[in-house]
Amino acid sequence: MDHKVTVVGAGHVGATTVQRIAEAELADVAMVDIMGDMAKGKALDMMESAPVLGFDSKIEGGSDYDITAGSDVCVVTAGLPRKPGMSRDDLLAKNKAITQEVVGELVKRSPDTILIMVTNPLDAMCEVARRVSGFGRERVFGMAGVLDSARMRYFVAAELGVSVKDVTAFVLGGHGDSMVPLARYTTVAGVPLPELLDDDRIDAINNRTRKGGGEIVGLLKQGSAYYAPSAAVFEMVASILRNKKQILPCSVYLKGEYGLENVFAGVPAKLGRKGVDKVMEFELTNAERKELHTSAADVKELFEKL
Ligand code: TXD
Repeated sequence: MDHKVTVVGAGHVGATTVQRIAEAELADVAMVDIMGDMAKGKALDMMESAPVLGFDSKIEGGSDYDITAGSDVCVVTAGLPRKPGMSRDDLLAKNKAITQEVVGELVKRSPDTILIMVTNPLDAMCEVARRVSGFGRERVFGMAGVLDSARMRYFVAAELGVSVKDVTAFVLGGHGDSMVPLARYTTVAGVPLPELLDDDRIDAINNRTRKGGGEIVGLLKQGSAYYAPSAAVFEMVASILRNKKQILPCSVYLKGEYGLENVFAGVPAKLGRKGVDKVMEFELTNAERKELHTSAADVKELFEKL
């Protein structure tokens, strides 16, 4: 393949992302995990599916970062889940240490790469990766908005009984309870959502979107969502490698856009071959802007704990 992608963390989100990239022949993939030969085993298993599915992407797995050298894009999904009795701050400290180590190893071998962060708490891990890599914001950003917006799009399509293809949505802000679903910029065949649903039904969809991750956790009992998260990462990687310039909500380091500075928050970004091409500034109402600022303040609070 013309491109190479590394995915660190061969768990649920990581391995499924690798599978999607390989099956679409988007790139060759290196998959790294700290767990012994687990990544090697998953890579071999996926390669053995290639003759049946007919893809020629190469997948290499292992625990040594040398297989990642020269990657165009690196996706970081490595981390610990929150265990019973572990506070959010404990999790922050643990995943900070993992992210520091992982990003350090990656940028040594792929100094020109684009980093897509996935590990939670997402916006804080983006900041850790930014500090360790020293990359400009074009090359270090996070996946959350595409996932949150996909959930919202699905809920809207189901509510109205229309194709998911006809629904666009934008969920901005931090990847947490205070994320900001924007009904005005959510459209069905181009028609803004408030013209199609009353306030109560929109509120219900917004709330379900905000709690979308928790809803899946509650059903799975073990682990968290990975089919939709990996699809979201795939869309971002594809827009970058194919230089599609899709406008996708990503966690980007803001430099004054939306009145926010020196904080990662979900905003619409144009993704192309160099990473974030541009942060798109949509006009917000005062109420929407306030919600976005509240959400960004939550993220800043986490930054202070780093
Ligand atoms: O919207 C979003 N950003 C998210 C974020 C959507 C879904 C999942 N989100 C977060 O991604 C989730 O809260 C976790 O922080 C990560 C990964 O989720 P996943 O469900 O894939 O977790 P797993 O299955 O536990 O996989 C994590 C893997 C596991 O195989 C560990 O062995 C590995 O990470 N791991 C490491 N790999 C390399 N190096 C180190 N240090 C390391 N530590 C753990």
